[in-house]
Amino acid sequence: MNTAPTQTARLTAATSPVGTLLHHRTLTPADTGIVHLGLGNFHRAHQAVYTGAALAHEEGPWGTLGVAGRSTAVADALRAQDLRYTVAEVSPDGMRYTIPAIHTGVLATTREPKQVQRALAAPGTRILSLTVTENGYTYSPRTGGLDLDHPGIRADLRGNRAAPQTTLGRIVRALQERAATHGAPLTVLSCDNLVGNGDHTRRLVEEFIAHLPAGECEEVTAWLAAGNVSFPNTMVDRIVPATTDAERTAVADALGLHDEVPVPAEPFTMWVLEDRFAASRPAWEAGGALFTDDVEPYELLKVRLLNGTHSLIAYLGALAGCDTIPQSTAQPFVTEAARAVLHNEYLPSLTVPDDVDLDAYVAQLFTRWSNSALGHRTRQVGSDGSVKLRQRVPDPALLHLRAGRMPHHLALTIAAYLSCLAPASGSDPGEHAAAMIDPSRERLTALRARTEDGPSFAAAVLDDGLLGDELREHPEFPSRIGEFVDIIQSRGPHAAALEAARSA
Ligand code: CS2
Repeated sequence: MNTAPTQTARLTAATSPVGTLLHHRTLTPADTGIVHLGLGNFHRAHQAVYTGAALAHEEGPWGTLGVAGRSTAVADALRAQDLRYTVAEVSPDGMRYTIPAIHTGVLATTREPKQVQRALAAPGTRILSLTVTENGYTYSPRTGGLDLDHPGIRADLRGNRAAPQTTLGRIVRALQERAATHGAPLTVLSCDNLVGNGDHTRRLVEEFIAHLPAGECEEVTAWLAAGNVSFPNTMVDRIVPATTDAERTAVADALGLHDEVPVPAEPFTMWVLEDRFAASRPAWEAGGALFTDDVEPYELLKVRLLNGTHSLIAYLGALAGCDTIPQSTAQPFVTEAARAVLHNEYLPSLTVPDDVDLDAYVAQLFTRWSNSALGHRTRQVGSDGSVKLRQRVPDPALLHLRAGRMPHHLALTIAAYLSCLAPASGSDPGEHAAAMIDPSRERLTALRARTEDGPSFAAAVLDDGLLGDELREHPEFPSRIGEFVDIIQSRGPHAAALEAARSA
């Protein structure tokens, strides 16, 4: 993986340019107060930057041990760079480079599972934070609860406490260990795009514990009931694409250093959190984080207006041959559909927080999506739709359907998703759709093969629980989705968007 030209020095602690460092403290493993699960780009360009600002503001035990999931490549590269990497802020006006330098170690669950469990259970660990994506919570889209059929969950409930396979297993086994030994309190901080992410994580943790064999759950249940663990809700926002050679080259040109794992990110960043920390926290407000008693309005605003609309832009764009989100929003029919779903279908389903200027927020969303220097790909936003759309679409759709209104653009969103993931045999949705990864791809493909047209396919998909159970009361919704599926197949995404606009 090392693509360093021999003449360029590697980024390390010794070579990090002083002016790019977010803080100037020396962190050692003894300063670790946060263990973070999910060492991907989002954590490294979001929470890590706020933690760097917090450390610049005041000293504290907030060094972060980063834990990688399946892939060990980032962990290995970080080790070779003394845990340093660059955040490359990308805007049409140019690039800005910073080095958070907040990590005190890296581990990989696949390689060092026991060390991961030890770190999660250590008394010095005060915050267990998470960016494991919607898919990492092993929840069932149908029930919203723990997916008890998931092989990893089944294995983790049965057994091996020292090396669980799932995030839920890791959290619960660590909580049991803490409860049984030192009892030091802990904050479990979800930083993923789930509505009520803290509450959702707490419910899944409790459900996991409730399914443990008798004798294994009592102590940890009592310890949780005594208030030793908090699960604050958070709203996280920053568009962070995957790393490409373009950022490696840009960092090499600007800093004269080879960084194997720089992270591109847009200039915009936002973090809203409930201030319920069981064992104190970094001064993240120094980096601009907002602490409030009620995160939900911010979460709904973000998960629906940004993420929900983003999904439609990704699927329509991919079907129209667009590699990136800015290429997609450059198509007038995509922007028109995005405006319609945002204003007519998502917006009526939420209350805008008092301190948010809606017009400015929406204008900024379109500017962010059109940041062509960022190269955010339709396939990235389009991946894992089965778990993402469950968070974005059903509640607003139900609101309209119960009021007797058809949410045409929400139906179009699901139709475009299904057309990308499970095209009818003989039709080709193109390379960008084909590259989308989704845990439900096989299941959807099987349903498509078993049904003869769009409406029967969409009915089978909703019956299978893709969007939860409540939408089953409204068969008119899958019918509309199915009509759009057929239009996309016969006349393309543009024609389907025109039909949605005409009906709305
Ligand atoms: C996107 C998000 O991939 C997706 O589903 O909508 O990752 C989005 O870019 C971030 O939530 C922005 O904060």
